[in-house]
Amino acid sequence: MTKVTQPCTPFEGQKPGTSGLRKKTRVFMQPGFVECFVQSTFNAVGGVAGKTLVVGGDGRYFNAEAIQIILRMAAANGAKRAIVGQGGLLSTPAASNLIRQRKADGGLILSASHNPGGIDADFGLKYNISNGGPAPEGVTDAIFAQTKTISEYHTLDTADLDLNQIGETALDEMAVEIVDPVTDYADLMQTLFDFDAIRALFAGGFSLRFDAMHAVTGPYATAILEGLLGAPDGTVMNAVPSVDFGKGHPDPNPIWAKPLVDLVMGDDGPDFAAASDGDGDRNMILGRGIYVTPSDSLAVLAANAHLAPGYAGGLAGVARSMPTSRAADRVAEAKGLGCYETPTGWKFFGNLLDAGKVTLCGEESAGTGSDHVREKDGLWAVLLWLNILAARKVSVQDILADHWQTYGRNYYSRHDYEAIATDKANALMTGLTDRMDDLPGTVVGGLTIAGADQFSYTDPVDGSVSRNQGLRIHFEGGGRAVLRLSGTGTEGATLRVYLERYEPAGGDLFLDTQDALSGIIAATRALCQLTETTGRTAPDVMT
Ligand code: VG1
Ligand code: CO
Repeated sequence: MTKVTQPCTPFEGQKPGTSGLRKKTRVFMQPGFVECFVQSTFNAVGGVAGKTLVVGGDGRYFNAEAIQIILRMAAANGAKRAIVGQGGLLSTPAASNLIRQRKADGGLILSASHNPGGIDADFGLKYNISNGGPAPEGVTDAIFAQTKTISEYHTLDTADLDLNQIGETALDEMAVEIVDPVTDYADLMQTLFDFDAIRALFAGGFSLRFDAMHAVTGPYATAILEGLLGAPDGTVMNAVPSVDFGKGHPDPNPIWAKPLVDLVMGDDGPDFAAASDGDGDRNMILGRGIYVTPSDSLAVLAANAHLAPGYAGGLAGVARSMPTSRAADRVAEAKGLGCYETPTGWKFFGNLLDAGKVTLCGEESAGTGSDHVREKDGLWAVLLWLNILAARKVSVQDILADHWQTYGRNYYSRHDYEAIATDKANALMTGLTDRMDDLPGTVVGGLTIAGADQFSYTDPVDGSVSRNQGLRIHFEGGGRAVLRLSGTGTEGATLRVYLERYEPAGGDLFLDTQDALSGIIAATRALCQLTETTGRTAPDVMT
């Protein structure tokens, strides 16, 4: 086994976005591309000599090949140990848990999350730090700086390892430990939730459908829901991970998981349904006849988490990303909890969780999680919902109705305009940014703008500042629109328009969401001259 130091030249654009580096798979497959990014990452964290790393991914096309590259490089860079999920599989929350449980120094997670997989689809790679969470901006900036000057990488001249055999082998001087991807994660879930109560719920005939969308949560959901909790066989749909996610789009929202939504909206649908994404960190929650928006789900979980053993002592506080609806804020206020608003992306929750300022975190993009790991966690959210349903013994619809009647309802929707030419999307955003100061007092589409700003975040723990995190328009009467460009796309630009209107308890709580928001939608489109600038007349995706 010979160590090889290979000269290389930098690749353009190896800049981590909202959640790591995401590119077309063929871009990642260029000779040296993964190597340059991985060596840059190692360099940025002060090298990996003597360190322990967790490595795994969502199983998409090129997952196994990229892991072999990473392991050879980790060994050649002097790492002491690599802990790898069997078959190269680890869900993002399970990887976060392993980093924490095993006190690893960090981890490399291979995923493009909810983006499709395949040679002509998307791939991704990100680095997590020793708390188990995504590298904060200081680290991703350092990685990007390294990618611009990288001149050589270290690897081994050796054959591929067998990733399927559980147990320990060696790669040069590095120990490689192949672990079952599910075991430690399932153990953690049993410390948080009342498995007996959930088991009794299923034994009583309660029905669940969980759509793993041919992605990484399949083995986890099958082992936990059908295995440990006794839900009937077949509860988990699309349970076997495949490299192209069954040619689907593993994004758990009403568009991409439409068959599941149709099922629960039907007359004899299940009591409860849920789905997760490519890497298992997102969740969609449905009850018979109802879709629960992720923002509402966060608020309901904040109001009810104490019903689960892991949170029986109450919550330290709640955090949500800025574009997420303010439904959770109302719960925090009523319960006297700390409440934090962060930029989009889970990396901004890490400090708050580490400092014990918050217990629950959530994003409107179907991400919910807690201080049990440092990533959002799809199956965890499903189990917390199940624990609450087992404790309260009412339907999902009743829980929502009760919640709105207590706290009021934040009608909420996100409209995505995908694959817009980058120059047009930038023109729209700069055009609006330039006008921000003059907007207050302006009437648009019959609504008066009460305030407008560009969101900038000062981390309350380390004081770091993140600017340009989205444009906020506040309308008189409490409505809000947020505009930002996606940082996870791989083609053109995606404009995200987040729309929200609050209806107090006792008001019209059961309107159709798009109808309830129609005034704000029209005003926002007119304000940013959406059609004039982009040529788009309707969003591609509405969640
Ligand atoms: C999107 C979501 C964001 C989420 C990110 C990663 O980012 O809006 O809330 O944290 O994806 O999710 P953007 O920049 O495209 O809006 V996933 O499940 O990668 O891990
Ligand atoms: Co994801």
